[in-house]
Amino acid sequence: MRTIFTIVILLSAATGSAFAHAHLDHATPKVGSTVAQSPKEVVLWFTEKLEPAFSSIEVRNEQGAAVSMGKATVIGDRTQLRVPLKALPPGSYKVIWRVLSVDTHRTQGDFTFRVGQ
Ligand SMILES: [Cu+2]
Repeated sequence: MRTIFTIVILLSAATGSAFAHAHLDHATPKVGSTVAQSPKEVVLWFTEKLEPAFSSIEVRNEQGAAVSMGKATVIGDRTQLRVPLKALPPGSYKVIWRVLSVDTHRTQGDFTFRVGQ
């Protein structure tokens, strides 16, 4: 009886945390997209509210140099993370994000976008 009770608790905890993590919902520039003009900023939309002190975006060019300006800020209803960009010449850029959601879970990921053809 006690074993069954424990299993039920573990299952509900696992399900709860899976839904509570902050996953990337969508981004601008769009994930994997090619944009004609240098974007002024990267904005990421997450599925959970973020802790600003522990949420960051790095944007790097093909040589690995940072092209984002300053620290990312949490905006909107705290589910959006934004960072301004330098003027980007044509090329491929990598966006690396690391966030802490308000439920204290960390998630991270990356994607690329292109400027030009
Ligand atoms: Cu979580």
